Amino acid sequence: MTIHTISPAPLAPAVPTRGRLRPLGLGDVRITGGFWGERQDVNARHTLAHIGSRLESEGWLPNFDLAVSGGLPEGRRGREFSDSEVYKYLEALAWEIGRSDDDELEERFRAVVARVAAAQEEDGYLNTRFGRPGQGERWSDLEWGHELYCLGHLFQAAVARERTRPGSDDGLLGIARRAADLVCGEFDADGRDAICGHAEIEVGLAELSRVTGDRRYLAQARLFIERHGRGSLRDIEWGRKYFQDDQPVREARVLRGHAVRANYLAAGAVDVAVDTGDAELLKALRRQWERTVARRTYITGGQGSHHQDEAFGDDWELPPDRAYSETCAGIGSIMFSWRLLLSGADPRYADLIERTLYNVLATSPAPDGRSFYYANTLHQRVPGTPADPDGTSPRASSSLRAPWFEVSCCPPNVARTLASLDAYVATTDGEGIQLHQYAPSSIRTVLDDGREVAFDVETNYPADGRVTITHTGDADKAWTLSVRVPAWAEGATLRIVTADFVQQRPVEPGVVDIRHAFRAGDVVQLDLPVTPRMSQPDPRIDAVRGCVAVERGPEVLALESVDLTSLRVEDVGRVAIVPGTAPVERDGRVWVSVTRLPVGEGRWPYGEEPQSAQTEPVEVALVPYHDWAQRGPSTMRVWIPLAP
Ligand code: FUB
Ligand code: ZN
Repeated sequence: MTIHTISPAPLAPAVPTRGRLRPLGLGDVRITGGFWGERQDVNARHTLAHIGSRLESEGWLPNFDLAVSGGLPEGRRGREFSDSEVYKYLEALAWEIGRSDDDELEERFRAVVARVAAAQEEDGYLNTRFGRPGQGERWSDLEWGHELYCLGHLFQAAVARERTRPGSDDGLLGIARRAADLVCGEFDADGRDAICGHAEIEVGLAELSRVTGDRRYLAQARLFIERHGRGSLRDIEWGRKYFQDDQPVREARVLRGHAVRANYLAAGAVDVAVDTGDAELLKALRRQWERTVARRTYITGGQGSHHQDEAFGDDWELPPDRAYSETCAGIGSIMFSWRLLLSGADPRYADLIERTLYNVLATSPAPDGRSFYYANTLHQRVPGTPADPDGTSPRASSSLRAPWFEVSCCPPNVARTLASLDAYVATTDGEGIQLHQYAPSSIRTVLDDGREVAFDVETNYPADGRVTITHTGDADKAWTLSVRVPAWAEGATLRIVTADFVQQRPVEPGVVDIRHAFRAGDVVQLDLPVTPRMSQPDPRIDAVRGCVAVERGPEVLALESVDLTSLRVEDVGRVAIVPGTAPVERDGRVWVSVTRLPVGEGRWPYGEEPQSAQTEPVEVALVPYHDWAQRGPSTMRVWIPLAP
C-alpha cells in the first residue's frame, strides 16, 4: 500500500493517508456541465436556500439560539438528531463555497457557524438536546440520543471548510476540535467503554485526524469501531444488529441492520483500517462489500428492504414494492465504496458508485431541487398524493417527492454530496490519473514528479456513451491515463488520436490503461454502448422471479402509468413484457413491447390460470427511474413481468 506524503491535501471529503489512489479534489477537477453539472447548479441555486429556510422554520437552527438564551428544553423543536442537519447543511455550504466562491453563501455559512459557536459549552460539549436541566444527561441515551452521531457530522463540516478554506477565521474547526477533544477525554481507552447507536462519529474523527494531523482522533475512531459487536448498547426489538452491535466489525460477513448506520460504520472502518495499516480489517470490509452488493442491493444500487427498522433484509430479500432504499443509505454506500476504491483501485467499486449516483442520488431531488425522496421504492402500486409544498411529511412516504420530512436526513445529505461530487470523478496514483466517473469536466493536476497534466472531458453521458478526453497540456514523459469501462459496457471501443498515430481497439469492462506522453490536442475517445438492455434478476430473489428490468448505460429504466394511456390502464401491474422482444430506442426514449394482462378478479385460492385473452402487443415508453413521478401521481415499476 502506498503511503501518501504529498501536499497540499486534495479538497475532498475523504483523504486517506495511505492507499493505492488519492482523490483529486475540487481544486483539480471541475464538473463543467451535463447531467451532474445541471444538478449541482440547482443544488447551489435552490436546494441550499430551501434547506436553510426549512432549518429556520422547523426550529432546528433556532434550537442553537435557544441554547444560548436559556430557552431549552421548553422551546426545542425537532428530533434528537436535528443538530446534524444543520451540520450537513454547513458541510454542503462549505463544499459549494469551495466550488463557486459565492459571497452570499459565505455570509450564510459564517452566520450559521456563529450561532453554532455560541451554543458550544465551555468544555466543548455541543448538543441542543442533552445536558441542560430538564433534558437527559449527556451521553445518557447512547442507543437513541445521537450525540456522537451529530458531532461526526460537525467534524465532517469542519473538515470540508478547512480543506476548501484552510485557516479560515470563521472558527468552525476550533469548535470541532474542542468537541472532539471532549469526546476523546470521555470515551478513550480509560473512559466510557461505549459507542453511539448511530455510526458517523468514526468517519468524522478519522477525517478530523487527517486534516489536523492529530492521531488521537484516529485512535478514538478505532476504539469506536472495535467496540462494535460487544453488546454495549441495550437490546431492542430489532436486535443489536440494528446498531451493528451484534458482531465485531472484523468478524462480520455482510452489512446488516439499519442501512445508513451500517454503511457509515463500514466507511469509518475503512478509514481506520487504511490509516492504521490494518490489512485484516480491510479484507473483512471488502468481503462484506462483496456479499452485500451481491445479495442485499437493489438493481438501483439502493440498500435496505425493511421499512420498520430502515434496515437490510436477509440475503435475496429484495422486494421491489417494499424497497426502503433510503437516499442516505445510498449515499452511505457511495462513501463506503469510494473508500474501498481509494484503498484498492478495483473498478467494481466505481461501478456501484455510478449505479447509485444515477439511480438513488439523482432520483431523490425533484428538478427544482426543492422536494426529495427519502425512501426510493422500485414499485409504486398506488398513485401517490402530492405533498403540501409548505408542509412536513412523515419520513418514508415514497409516493411523490416531499419538500421536507419530520426526519429530514436525506435532503442535506443530497446537498453535501452534490456539492462535493467533483471529488468523486478522478484520482491519482502519483504516476497517472484514473478517471472513474464520466461528466463534462476539466482536470488539471500535478503528478508526484511535479509534472502538470491537464485535460478536458466532453460528453453527453449518459444520454450517449461517447466520452472525449482532450489533452490541454504537453508532457515530456509518458504517464498513464486510466479509464473505467463499466461492467455493463460490453462492446466498448477506445480511439486514441495523437500527432504520431491513430489507434482504435475494442476494450473490455474493467480498467484500460493508456500510457503516453500526451501533447496538447491529443484525444482519447471512449465509446460506451448505451444501447438499452434487458436484465434478469438473480433467481434467488423470489420477489422478482419472472420479471425483467430494462437498463440503458448506468440508468435503470422504469415503466410509469402515465405512459400507458394507449392501453387505457392506470396500473403498471396490469401489463407484461412480450417474451422474446427487445427494448428499442426511438425519439429519445426507450420502448418495450407489452401486452395487457388478463385479470382474474376474486379468484381464491389462486387455483385456476386466468382464462381471458391477452391484448395485442403495444409499444410503451419507459422513463429513467431517476425521472419518475415528475408528471404527477402515477404507478411505477422497475421489474416488469414477462407475459406468460
Ligand atoms: O437516525 C438519523 C437518521 O434518521 C438515519 O440515518 C435515517 O435512517 C433516519 O432514521
Ligand atoms: Zn436519510
